[in-house]
Amino acid sequence: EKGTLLVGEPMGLFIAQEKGEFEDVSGYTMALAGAEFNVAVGMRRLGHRVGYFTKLGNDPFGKRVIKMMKAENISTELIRFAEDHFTGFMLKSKVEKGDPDIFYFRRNSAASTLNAGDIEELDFNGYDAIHMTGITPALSESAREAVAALLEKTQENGMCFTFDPNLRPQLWGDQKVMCDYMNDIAGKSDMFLPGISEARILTGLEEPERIADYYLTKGAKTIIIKLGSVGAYYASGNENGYAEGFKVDQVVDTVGAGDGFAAGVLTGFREGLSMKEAVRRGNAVGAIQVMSIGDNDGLPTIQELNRFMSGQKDWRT
Ligand code: KDG
Repeated sequence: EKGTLLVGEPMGLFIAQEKGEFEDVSGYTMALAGAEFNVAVGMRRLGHRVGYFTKLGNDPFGKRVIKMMKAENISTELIRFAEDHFTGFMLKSKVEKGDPDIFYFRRNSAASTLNAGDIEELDFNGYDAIHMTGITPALSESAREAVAALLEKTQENGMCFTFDPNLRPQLWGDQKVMCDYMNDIAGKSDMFLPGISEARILTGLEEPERIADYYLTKGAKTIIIKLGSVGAYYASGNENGYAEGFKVDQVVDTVGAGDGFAAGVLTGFREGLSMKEAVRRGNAVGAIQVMSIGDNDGLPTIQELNRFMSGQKDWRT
């Protein structure tokens, strides 16, 4: 059975243990972040085959990525090292509600040196799908070339291409360039997975139904719009509808919810669930992920997910 390939930047993540400005916080918990990395961990925990391609620095964050991949049973065979570049890292604030503040140390990172040549060297044999987010092309000029090469490979090999815009305006600078780029890639995707506020920024439209029509007309085969705790709206050429969200006792940290959502939806489709059921699974993994402080630590196993979705109180192993 073939698997899903993820390409992106993993990062060291320091999570503030108390509220306040980053420079005033006295304790941080070290963890790992990275949108595609989170999705890889999420899909793997749900029992699916994944490959993860990136470039790391030869430093403690890079070593931590390798260790975590091994612990999660994700093959490290695709990992490359970039000489003279560090693995990126970031700080994340502690908040009581809303999204936390983020500070990046990633310019010139090892992953920002990803380029078209790296993609040429990749062996795509074991994969029939590629998932990517809009963070990867935001990393550098060469990373954008890598993404273009990746899209070509996807088409050549008839692989399924799914795309989450994961807008990071601070990495792009020019917002119009960002929007044009995202909309172009979205139109080439088999599945586009924006959050509703991202989709509004990208299209200037309000309603999920109209946003979906916009992307279907552009060429996306399926669009799924995340609506936060309410759930999600999905549409393809022949079906559309809403899938309800799940109740969460306490939102601890929203970062990583979209990646959890993607892991749920993508594994759902792979298992042959109906579109509505796959989206419902995405909602469930997203809900679970907001209950934990890290970006990927809360991601469930398939047993935990099934218990959570059937409403059991003690769903966590
Ligand atoms: O989707 C969650 C990611 O945004 C987070 O883990 C960190 O990759 C990250 C980024 O670039 O913000």
